[in-house]
Amino acid sequence: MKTQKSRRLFEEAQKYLCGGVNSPVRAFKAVGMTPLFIERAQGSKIYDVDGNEYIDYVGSWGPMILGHSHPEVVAGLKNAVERGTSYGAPTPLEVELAREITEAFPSMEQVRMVNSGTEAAMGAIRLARGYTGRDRVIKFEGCYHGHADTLLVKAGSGATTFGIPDSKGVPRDFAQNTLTATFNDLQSVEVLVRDHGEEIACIIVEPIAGNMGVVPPEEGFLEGLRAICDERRIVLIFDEVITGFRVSYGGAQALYRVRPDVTCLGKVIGGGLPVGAFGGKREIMERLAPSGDVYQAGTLSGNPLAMTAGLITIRLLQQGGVYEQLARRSDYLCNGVREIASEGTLPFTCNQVGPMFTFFFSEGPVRDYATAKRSDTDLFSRFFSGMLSRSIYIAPSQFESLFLSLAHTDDDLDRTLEACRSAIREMSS
Ligand code: KE4
Repeated sequence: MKTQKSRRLFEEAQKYLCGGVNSPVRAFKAVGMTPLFIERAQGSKIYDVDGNEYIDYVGSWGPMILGHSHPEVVAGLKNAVERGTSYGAPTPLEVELAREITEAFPSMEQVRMVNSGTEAAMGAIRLARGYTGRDRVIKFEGCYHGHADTLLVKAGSGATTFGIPDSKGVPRDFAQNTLTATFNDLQSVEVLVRDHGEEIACIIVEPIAGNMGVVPPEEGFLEGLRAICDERRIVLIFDEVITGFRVSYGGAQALYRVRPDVTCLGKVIGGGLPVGAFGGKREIMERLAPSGDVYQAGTLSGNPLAMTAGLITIRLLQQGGVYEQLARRSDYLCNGVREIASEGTLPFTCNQVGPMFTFFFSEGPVRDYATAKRSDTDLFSRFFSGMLSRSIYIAPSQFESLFLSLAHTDDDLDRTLEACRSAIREMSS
């Protein structure tokens, strides 16, 4: 596979862009390769600058649930852009999208549009702190909610309950307000709440973890968080930036029937344009400026282009059978990969919830960050490289989710399974 143009572009990019990219995971560092520079995308395919075509399972990390360049999204954006790209003023479009979101997510009685998932999580946490008058936050190891200081925190070592920075540049005293629990381990939450309950503003969780690879909630986990938050008046925040409109039209909260107080959204609701949103109980949301005293703002929040792409996308997801098709095709692919892996000797397990899934090179089960980290990342890198050389583009990290879109065809899936069989055979030889 020729990749000379990508290589040259990466050298050039590193002169002007930190690390040659605008988001770290794109640098392919985790798989020890030079990143591909993408020129265009259509349906289930992406095309790099060297003219190579790939079946795409990254889908821009989740937004492209319809597939790339969906004709109705393209036509809608062409029409919208001729009416201006941003007004910095209210528009009918943002009202329409907010209404659709509140209908899809009944727990979201009011919504605030923002421009990224990071902003959504930041805003939700500041709101929870303002609403409760408390400062501490509980998050889960391995869950990612964007790059706000409060959330770039890892568990302190040993007895230190309080968080320590997970990135340079995060002040230690910021990190101290963030406590870290273990996903799928209610007891780890109960201990923190027992010791700090009166200081805890919120618990933020990806209801289906997607950033340690896909890790579904075990029976009772989300319900347990709900009960803890009810008992101690803690705000329960579901970060559904990935899962919202992805695993079902009403997200993970509809799938597992657990109602959070506040929800963060992103990705799908912008149809590939910069977007985020957070929303929840009216009595909480009304604390947000200008109705309340918790400040939050954004120049491009609710911009007409992202609203247009988002509205067209979620309205197309309202069509009957959409999620059944996504689930059926994802089951076909994941079961096919499981079968191929079972014919060999490599440690392998696949976690999947509908059209989001991860192939772990680990015996499994993978049920939290510690078990996810047991995966053999060298094997994953070889799998990544083997699939890429066979024109299949998966996430360049073991600890990410893969996504199926409505544009993936049966032929795409069979080609992917063939590539997987060949790549795993090559890895096992
Ligand atoms: P953004 O600020 O990147 O729009 O969203 C942050 C975010 C918040 N919550 C969840 C559950 C997320 O998965 C994300 C971002 N996801 C990553 C992929 N794991 C985006 C890819 C990247 O960082 O380049």
